[in-house]
Amino acid sequence: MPVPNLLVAAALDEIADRLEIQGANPFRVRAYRNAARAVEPLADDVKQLAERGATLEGRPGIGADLAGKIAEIATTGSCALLRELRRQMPASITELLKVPGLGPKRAKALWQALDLRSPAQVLRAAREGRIRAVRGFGEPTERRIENALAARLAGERRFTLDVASEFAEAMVRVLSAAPGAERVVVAGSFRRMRESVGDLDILVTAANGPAVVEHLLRTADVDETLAHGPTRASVRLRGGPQVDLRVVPRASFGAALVYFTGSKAHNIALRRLAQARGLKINEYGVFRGERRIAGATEASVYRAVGLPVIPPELREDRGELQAAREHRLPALVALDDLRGDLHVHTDAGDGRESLAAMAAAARERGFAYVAIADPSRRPSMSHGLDAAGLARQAAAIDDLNATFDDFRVLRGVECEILDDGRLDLSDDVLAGLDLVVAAVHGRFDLDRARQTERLLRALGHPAVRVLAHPTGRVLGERVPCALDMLQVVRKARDCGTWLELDAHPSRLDLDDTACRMCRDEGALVAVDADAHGARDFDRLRFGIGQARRGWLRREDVVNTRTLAQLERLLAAPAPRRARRAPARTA
Ligand code: DGT
Ligand code: CA
Ligand code: CA
Repeated sequence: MPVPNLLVAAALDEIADRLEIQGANPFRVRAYRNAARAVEPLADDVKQLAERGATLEGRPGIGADLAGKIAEIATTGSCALLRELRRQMPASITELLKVPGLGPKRAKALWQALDLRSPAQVLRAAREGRIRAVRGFGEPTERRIENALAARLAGERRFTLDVASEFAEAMVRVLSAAPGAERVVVAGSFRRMRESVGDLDILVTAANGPAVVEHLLRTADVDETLAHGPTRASVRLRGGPQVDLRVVPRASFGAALVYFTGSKAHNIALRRLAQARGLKINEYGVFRGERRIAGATEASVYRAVGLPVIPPELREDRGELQAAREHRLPALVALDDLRGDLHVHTDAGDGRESLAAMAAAARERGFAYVAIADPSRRPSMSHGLDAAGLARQAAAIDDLNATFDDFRVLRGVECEILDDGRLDLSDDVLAGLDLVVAAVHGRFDLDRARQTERLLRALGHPAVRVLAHPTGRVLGERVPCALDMLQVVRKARDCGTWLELDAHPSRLDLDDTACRMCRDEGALVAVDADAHGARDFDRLRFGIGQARRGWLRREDVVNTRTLAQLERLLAAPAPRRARRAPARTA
């Protein structure tokens, strides 16, 4: 349940923050802060008060003008002043105020001098010694900011899937060698393939728990032991995440795996189902009275409550239990279903390896095609391709294709979308390519309406086939741009344009919920590695993880098509590429 009072207070605080950064009159700033503090503890729901027509005027610290704004925020979620302030500076600027030692003046200075917008960016700049060069900052201040930030960010650190999987794989190796260890499985958010992982929950089946725990404490690269007992241990790995180990007997393995895979919300819903059948379910098994009726395997646990096994990626209590009960769980897309990649870089652009090397790597993976999509030339980049560069690359691609009979390289480009939604290459140049990937790399701070308009226009361009990393987010660094995703998804469907799920573990953009929206609305998704080197194709598994979390099936992902099917799609006029809106799924 949202708490309207708190949301209203947050909006008032944001107004105060932004006014302060702008250098507004301190009395005005304080009025908004006071109003936020006054609204927070009100017993009456501000929203209901506003709807009933009662204003807050006359309450301590609140005059007519403020009462009006509060009513506006309470009923609409925002107000004209806040919208105006958000237009004037980036969405993330208020984040900087959370950096210890940065008041409004200095936050503004860092934003303007170095374009720093998030605590993570400030930390990087401090480590690189760039902050001391800004007027009003010196080296001691820079160190102070760095230390405070490093501590704060470490405390709330979540790990991207690539980092988490390195530690997970290392732990599986370590624990598999423990005396008597049989099965070793990483459960928790990692198994559900959540886009970021807080800690690793690892299950080991073994008869002798203490031997496994002791092996972990002796062998793993442990920074700190937080707790340990005969069948469990919690440790923090050096430079890595916390690991929660549980040793369980074989008879409980399935039940423990269900429990520690989660999510918590899924577990709670599952327990409710069990209760309705007169059963008790916990990490040791499924029980009728005192008698254990299931627990050795996951299948036995789900079967006991009348369900098929639900894939871990779906276990978020987002309708999967009902779908399972009605036998309409989706047949989820798998890594092996991919037949190609539509967003590949080479050293003619900003990639690290040659066209031939990237094509060879894709072919070795069993792919039937790749689309080369090096960036179009833009002022901020030293290595973009202009019309002449693209023509040279096209000739090289034609030569390379002549050497294959089971593989095709498509001539593409990653074309920059300008502020107003136009593209930075001419229609002539774009029309000569097999596939145009369009992408935004700047002005992430446009307001929602303008950003949406910008993308809708690019999606509607007749040459564009793929919209790359649609929200521009970078985990821990850049929040998604403000966007009406539903409009974007519908436009993509209607134009037969494909939305990318960039599989880079720091992007994973589209995210799982946007994938679900694509499926529900009938838009196709392209799961791409955005590879800058041959090894980058390995990250497709993270993209597929998000696609599965978004309930996508093979038919929802365009690069599961064969080369012949893809070529037909590319040749078809827009109306025939377009998919119909499907009947809404639950
Ligand atoms: P994380 O580590 O923040 O990325 O997310 P998880 O999902 O791995 O959460 P974690 O490590 O706190 O717990 C692992 C699993 O254990 C979680 O997915 C479900 C289960 N679990 C934890 N606490 C509870 C609880 O209070 N009730 C129930 N039913 N399950 C829980
Ligand atoms: Ca966890
Ligand atoms: Ca845990």
